[in-house]
Amino acid sequence: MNLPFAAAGLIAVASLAAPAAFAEPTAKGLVRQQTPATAQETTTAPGQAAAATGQAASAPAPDTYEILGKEGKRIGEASFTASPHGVLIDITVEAGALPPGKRGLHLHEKGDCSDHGEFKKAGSHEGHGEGKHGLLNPNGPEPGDLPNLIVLSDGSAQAALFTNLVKLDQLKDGDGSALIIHAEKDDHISQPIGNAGARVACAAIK
Ligand SMILES: [Cu+2]
Repeated sequence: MNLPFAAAGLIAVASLAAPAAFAEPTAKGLVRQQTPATAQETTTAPGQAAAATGQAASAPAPDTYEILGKEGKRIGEASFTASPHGVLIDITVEAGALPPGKRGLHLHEKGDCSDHGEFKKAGSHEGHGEGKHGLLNPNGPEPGDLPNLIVLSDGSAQAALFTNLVKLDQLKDGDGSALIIHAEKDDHISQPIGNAGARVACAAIK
């Protein structure tokens, strides 16, 4: 993947007090009180670290939207999960829904799939800029660019993608946005849409 992204590794660091702190004898009550407090800190720290790791391990719930085919019938679903640096996208398309092969896949600027078979109401690519389309474009990419969707010989598709070109909040704000599947492969360099052809499926993201 040529999209640079930094995987945020959550590293739990527990600072351990020197054993000498526990072994240090003292006759003063005040210091004795401090010693258990210190001990508690050192035993709590790993617990807090574990809790923090636990929080990171429980992924936020995805937002799931139906994908409509050319006739406006549901042909699958797309799930979007916000990450700190982008969006995880999971796509499932049912068997028989699409012609096999690579199909252009983009995020478009409006969450409107109501003009079935055309899907022009979804507008241009999210963040469209003249001459900037394509993951292979030295002047690109556009924020809505994604790798092609590979449709299998039975007409089904499954994909798990990550993009750091947009955030889920951007996709869901205002008039929403749309995940569009095109009739042809996106070559990721031709303007304005990589020769990806007509729009054959649409999921409104709101
Ligand atoms: Cu498109």
